[in-house]
Amino acid sequence: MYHKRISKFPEDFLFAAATSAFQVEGGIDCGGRGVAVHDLQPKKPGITDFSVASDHYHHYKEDIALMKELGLKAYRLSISWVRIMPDGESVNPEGVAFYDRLLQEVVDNGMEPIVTIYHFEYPQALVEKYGGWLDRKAIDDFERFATVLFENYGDRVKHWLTINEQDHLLKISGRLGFPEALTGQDYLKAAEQANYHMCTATARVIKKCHELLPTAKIGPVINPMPALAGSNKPEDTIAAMEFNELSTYYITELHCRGEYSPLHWKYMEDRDILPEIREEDMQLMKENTPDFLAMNYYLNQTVAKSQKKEFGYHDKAVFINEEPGIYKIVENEHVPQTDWGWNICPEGLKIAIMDFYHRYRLPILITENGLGAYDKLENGEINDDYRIEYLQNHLTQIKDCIGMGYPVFGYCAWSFMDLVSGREGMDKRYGFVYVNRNNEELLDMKRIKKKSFYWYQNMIKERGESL
Ligand code: BGP
Repeated sequence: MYHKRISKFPEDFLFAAATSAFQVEGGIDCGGRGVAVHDLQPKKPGITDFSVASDHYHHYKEDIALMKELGLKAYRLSISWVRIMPDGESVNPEGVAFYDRLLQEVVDNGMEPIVTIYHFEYPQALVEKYGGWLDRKAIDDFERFATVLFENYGDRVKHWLTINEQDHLLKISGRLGFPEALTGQDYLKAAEQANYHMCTATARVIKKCHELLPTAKIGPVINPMPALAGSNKPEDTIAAMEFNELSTYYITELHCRGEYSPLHWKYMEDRDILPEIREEDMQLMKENTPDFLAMNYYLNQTVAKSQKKEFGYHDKAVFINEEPGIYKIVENEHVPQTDWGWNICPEGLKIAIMDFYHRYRLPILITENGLGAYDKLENGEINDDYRIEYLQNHLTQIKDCIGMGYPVFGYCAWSFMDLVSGREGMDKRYGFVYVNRNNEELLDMKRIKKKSFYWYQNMIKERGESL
């Protein structure tokens, strides 16, 4: 079918960029901040920790001025739980005041703040008290934290995001504070229990948001990697469908319908990893579904049937390469990769938008998309044409989707400025703004606009007409 293309993005489309608190702020000893789980994790050799990051904590005014110059309509940021509640329970006025100033600065500069409540940064104190997400007490603490944010910033924030990339989070024990000894089947069981608590907590927080801020909108941030079938064998298409179900839909079925996906349920039953469930939680989920789906998209996967006969209990893997007997990840000659081996497939973003809208009929906000690369500062300039090409190709898919009638209402490029990558330190840069530091030295921390900064600035101005 041929679809008529739109000439420009809609006038109210939220062209935006994103960061997360622990990756950009630094200042870990400032303002009474508590200890987060990731602060205590060992770092890979040669890779910086998050203690200074891009020092946005001290440079936020200068950074927000650059956002304004870039022409952003919105800025997606996260709020550090341990700045607001250093021990996970009591409120720290200095932390509340910091985000009050920061959000006000965003608003005063004509941008809308989009706030992620929980972006990987979990209070160590709650892990020590009761094991964190392994215990249902975590649901109450998450609701208390979110309530403080709604009460203090609800006058300025219209779009709230609950938990960033829950699936990803559940696969990284170092961010959850799970005991080291938890492996194999025990790890999977713990992750299913934590998933259930997070989904219940999300429903509680959606309910609270709707009660306190009736005009605000709230949704979870998912990270789909929509699978392509490894061949035209029918069994590979089925494997791809099972991959999607077990890597993303298993969470969104709970968020959007308050039900377990039947395939996910069977998966848990077969492996004896069912969580403890209460009827009242399931009811809460059914009654408190999201207003929109927020989507981080970087890569997709290509999947084929795995012919193995036994179950596997994979361990703490970030990307699950194989579910024995169900699927395995295979190479795809049509899909190039980044320097870090992430597939580059702009069409995957279109597939994700179409699939999720078909299933849930919810508006979609793209909350992350970008290219991590080794940028070179040469004669004071960064010519990141590769990043421009990546962003351009993905934005084209979104423009097509809008033309086809899918309600995508915003796009946050990852990231506004260089920050510390989740696992790869400062070498893997994503920003429109270069930060002059590296893994070994802080240098002068100067902000330098990359070529992509000017490209995005123009793209926003012409609302993507030339895409
Ligand atoms: C997402 C996270 C971000 C960011 C991004 C890039 O999973 O939400 O916080 O880190 O991925 O990943 P990385 O930093 O590992 O390259």
